[in-house]
Amino acid sequence: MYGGFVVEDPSDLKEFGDDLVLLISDISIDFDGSFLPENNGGGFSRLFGREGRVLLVNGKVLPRLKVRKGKQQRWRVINAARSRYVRMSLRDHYLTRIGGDNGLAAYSEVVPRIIITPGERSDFVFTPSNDPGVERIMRWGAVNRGFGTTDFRPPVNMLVIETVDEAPVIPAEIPSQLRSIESVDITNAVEQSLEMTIELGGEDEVSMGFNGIPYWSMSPLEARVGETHVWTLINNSDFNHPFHLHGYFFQVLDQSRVPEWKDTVDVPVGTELKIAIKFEDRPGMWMYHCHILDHAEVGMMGQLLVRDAEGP
Ligand SMILES: [Cu+2]
Repeated sequence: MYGGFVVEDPSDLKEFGDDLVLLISDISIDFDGSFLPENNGGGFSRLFGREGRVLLVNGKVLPRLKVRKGKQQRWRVINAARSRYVRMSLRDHYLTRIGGDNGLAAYSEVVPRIIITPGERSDFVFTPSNDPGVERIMRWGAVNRGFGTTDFRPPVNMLVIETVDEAPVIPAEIPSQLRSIESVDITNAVEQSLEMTIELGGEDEVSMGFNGIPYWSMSPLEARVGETHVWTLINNSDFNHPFHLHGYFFQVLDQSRVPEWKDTVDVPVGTELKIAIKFEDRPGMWMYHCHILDHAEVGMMGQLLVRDAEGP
């Protein structure tokens, strides 16, 4: 029971062709169609993050998309799977990434593939380049997100793309400048370090947390409206963790990335990255968590108390 919704920005450029929302997810059902038990696989399967056996695109198995050669489409892809990373790529095609979690990025970027973590969104322009009558299958392929996550994982057919028998059209030029995104001013920012941690207990026991503490023992982080924070996300564990914050978009402090506003970012094994958050409004209690839902459930979640600008 989930869906997607698009919030349109009036200043968003519209010259991207047809608009498509693709909600990718997976589901744990047995071969007879019944649901697998909630504790399927036991504690250690939560360590890996369970991927549902059946891959779905907009709730369907291997749907068919009809396209016309040269006629561009803006794909708004949402990864709603609980653990599965999704890689979008198609033989003979490049994709033009234009944004994600918070609408357009600063620039467009032509790439051979796009990886989307659970919880993350990615917008890109797909320009069909196959001749009329040609059919191609977009396949899911295992993304290395840590120990053993690509072993024995054959590709899965995800989406059939069929070029219809109509005269090709000439694709439009996609602008390189899309939106002006000012860098968050991090002078006097409050620094916070969050290490994403895993603890293995005895018999099939796994617990996770931030700085060694699972959510049920953790006190909330605190911030005040008006403050800017820089959080350092550290991952020395054996698995990637897509970090997700509710209520605020942030910027990843990494010169090599196209500037954009995000609320979910992958923190690969053995890396750390810094995010800048401006708490411009919206006091209250907010959550942050790993968006591999099995990891969140065994502890990798926390609360963030944002206080009013004035007062206690
Ligand atoms: Cu995780």
